[in-house]
Order: sequence, then structure tokens, then C-alpha cells
Amino acid sequence: MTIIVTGGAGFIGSNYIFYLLEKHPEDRIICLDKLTYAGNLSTLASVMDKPNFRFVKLDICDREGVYQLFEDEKPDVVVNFAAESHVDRSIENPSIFLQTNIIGTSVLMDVCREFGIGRFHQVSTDEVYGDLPLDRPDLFFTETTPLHTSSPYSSSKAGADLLVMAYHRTYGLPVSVSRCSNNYGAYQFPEKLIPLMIANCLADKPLPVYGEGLNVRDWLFVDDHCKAIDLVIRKGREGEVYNIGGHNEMRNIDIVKLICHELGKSESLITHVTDRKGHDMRYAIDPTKIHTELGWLPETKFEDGIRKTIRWYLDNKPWWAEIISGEYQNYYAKMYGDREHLR
Ligand code: NAD
Ligand code: TDX
Repeated sequence: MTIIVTGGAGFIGSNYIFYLLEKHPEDRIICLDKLTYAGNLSTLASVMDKPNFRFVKLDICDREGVYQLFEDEKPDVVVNFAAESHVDRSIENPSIFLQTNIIGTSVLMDVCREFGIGRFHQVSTDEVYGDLPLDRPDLFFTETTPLHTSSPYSSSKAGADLLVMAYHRTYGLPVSVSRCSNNYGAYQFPEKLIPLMIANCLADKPLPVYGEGLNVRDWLFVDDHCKAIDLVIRKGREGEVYNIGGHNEMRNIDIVKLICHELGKSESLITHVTDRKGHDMRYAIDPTKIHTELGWLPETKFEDGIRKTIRWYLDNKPWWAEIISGEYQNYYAKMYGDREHLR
């Protein structure tokens, strides 16, 4: 099979490419990525020379470019990871989120229709369901939970999901959608909670916890997400949504304390700062469907995954030190400079 992986120079997409090349060496993998601030070609250095791998720098919104690539490669499957993915950036500047996440997805699907495709898979998020209250631990997101978004980011992802399902119903495009909970692991951009806290901890910088830090996220090791997506594209039913999550709910403050503990740093680095606007309280996935239909279960326990992740950041400092020494400094000053220190 020839598989186009969009957004493959980012966090989850790159981990998925490594998984595919290892698990399915018979497949040809084309990575299509615009290389935004979040895409990093050095992440793919170890696979660049493989004969069954090709990297193409391209914007998914570039209709002619995408058309040409399909003409050259005749892909069997497209897995769409390409997106603007950071909630805080979407609050500052929604428009690029609508452009890439909605328009870009529609361009990919139009070209898939034109050439024919075995499967178009949309990598979506649990954030499309909105949030759950902290005092109802019995509630979980299922695939039939209504979409009810909070941020420009999650709204753009929900918009894309609706379009994907509409292309299935209207044009019969063979699609699938997966909605995963928060990922962690190697190569995550240090604007996201876990790598940001690791990098700050190692530099003895304040650890900016939004509000009280009581918000709950359902953390999944990135390799488990990659395995789940791969099962869905090969065995999942067309026109279906699959939720992905491993019942691993944790409060932000507990994650940050755990990182301090693992790195031998004092919790006095923790600084409570102004909360995120519209901050979702709790995400929690019910993964029954993907478990019963496809036999998927997460394999990495959080205590092992977080240690592996911290180890990776310790062993790969040049990768993230390079990122945080550049434009990231301006980003950090803008995002965190104005936040009031609550305590
Ligand atoms: P990321 O920000 O690390 O990577 C995104 C990649 O997409 C980058 O390589 C970037 O260069 C590329 N890209 C952005 N705009 C593009 C465009 N217009 N054309 C081509 N490439 C473009 O994101 P991530 O955390 O790896 O997330 C990947 C996908 O998974 C996203 O669709 C996201 O919504 C979804 N998701 C993420 C999580 C999570 O916890 N990180 C959880 C659930 C779902
Ligand atoms: O500095 C911080 N301080 C803080 O308290 C940052 C960056 C985050 N937080 C909080 C906000 C959230 O409650 O930590 C939690 C996790 O934040 P993020 O890492 O920004 O992730 P989240 O907003 O939950 O979204 C992530 O999961 C779903 C991904 O970024 C999305 O792409 C994915 O769809």
C-alpha cells in the first residue's frame, strides 16, 4: 500500500511514521508536511534515506500541489494528522485554525474523490465533545456524545469531522474518524503541558499551572494512539468514528508534581497563573467500541510511559533546546508574560 501521512513532521504523525515503517515495511509512506513552527524535519532524520519513505514539503490547503502529489503517487490511504493543534494559539489567532483544519481537510478529500482512495482517515480529538463536570466521574465521551466545542481549535476540529462524515454520506468517500485523548511521548513540541514542564523544570524556571490545576485530562502514550489508528485504517469500518483513550485521568497539578518528583526538583517551582479562557474541565474517553470491534487496548501504563518520556527529553536535549532557543522565546513571552501570578 502507498500511504500519505499528512503532518508527519509533527509529534503524533512522526511517531506514526516510525510505527508504520517498523510494522509494515512492505508499505510505501509519503509524508506531506508544510513544516510550520510545529513541524521539524530533524525528527524524521532517521527514516529520510529509507527507500520506501518520501518527504514532501506541502501545504494541505494547496489544491494544485496536493493534486500533483496524488497524480505522482496514487495513494491507497491518506491519514490526516496535519493541523494547527495548540488550544492557546487558537485563542490568540483562530483564522489559521479554520484554514488548515477545515479548508485543508476539504482539499484533501476533494482530491481523494477525484483520484479514488481506499480510505481517508481523519485524526480527530476528544475535545470535539467539549468537557465533562468534575463532580460526575461516572460520565465519559462515547462516539454518540453530541459535539459541543469550547475553543476555536476544537471547533475547527469538529468542523472538519462533520465535513468528513458529510463526504461519506454525500459522495460515498470511504472515510473513518478517530477521536483520541491527550497524547504524551517523544517529539512533542514544548508548548504542550508535559514537555513544557520538563523543559522548565530542567532550567529551574517557574512551572506555569493554569488556575488551580484541577482540570483533568485522559493521558495516552503516543505509541498506543499510533497502534489504534493503524487498526482503524486496516480493519475499522468505513463511515465510523472510533474513540481512543486508556482510562488514565489525571489532574494537571498532579502531572506537574510528578514531573518535579521524577526530575528531583522542588514543587516550589510551581506557579499558579491566570487560567486559560474557556478552559475545559475534564476529558474522559469511553474506548469500548474500539476495544470490542478491533481488540485495541493501551499497552503502556502511565507510570512507565511518563518515565520513558522524561528519559527521552533528558537524552534528546539538542532536539528541544534548538526549538526553545528560537521563535519560541517570543511565543513564551507573549503567552506567559502577561499572565498574572496567582500564587
Ligand atoms: P503537532 O502540532 O505536533 O503537528 C502538526 C503537524 O502538522 C506539524 O508537522 C505541522 O508542520 C503540520 N501542518 C500544520 N499545518 C499544515 C498544513 N497546512 N499543511 C501541511 N502540514 C501542516 O500536532 P500533534 O500533536 O502531532 O497532533 C496531530 C493531530 O492529532 C492533529 O490533527 C491533532 O488535532 C490531533 N490530536 C492531537 C492530540 C494530542 O494530544 N497532541 C490528541 C488528539 C488528537
Ligand atoms: O503551560 C501550561 N499550563 C497548564 O496548566 C499549558 C501549556 C497547559 N496547561 C494545562 C491546560 C490543560 O488543562 O494543561 C492541560 C493540557 O494542556 P495542553 O498540553 O495544551 O493540551 P490540551 O489543551 O488538553 O489539548 C491537547 O489534547 C487534545 C492537544 O494539544 C490537542 O491537540 C488535542 O486535541
